[in-house]
Amino acid sequence: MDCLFCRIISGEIPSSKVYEDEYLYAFRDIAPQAPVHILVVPKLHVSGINELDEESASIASKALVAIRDLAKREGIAESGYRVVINTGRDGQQSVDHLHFHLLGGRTLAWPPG
Ligand code: D5M
Repeated sequence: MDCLFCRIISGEIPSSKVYEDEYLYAFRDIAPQAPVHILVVPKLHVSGINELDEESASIASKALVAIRDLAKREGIAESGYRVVINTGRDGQQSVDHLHFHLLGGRTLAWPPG
């Protein structure tokens, strides 16, 4: 298994877990870009959006529901937040396992760099 996030999900690499269910694993980003920066990751390995199929797309939709609940729990649901999926080289994806960034707790700039 040479995927970093698969190793985190399996517990081989420690993480600051904030949520887990049958399909998803969520943990705090090691290099937070905002006061709240959580990664929500499908347990099923899929490299990114380009590789989504019906099964992984269905799990990705569950991630949105988990993000909704995490935003509420982190106290950023009312003030607002951003959900990001970096994809490919130009999208600056650095880990080839689909993941949603949940960012909040400050006013975020737009457009992104
Ligand atoms: O996002 C990949 C993200 O993964 C990036 O924000 C850093 C984070 N990262 C990398 N290693 C770890 C560990 N070990 N724990 C927690 N977070 C980690 P991307 O969109 O692919 O650039």
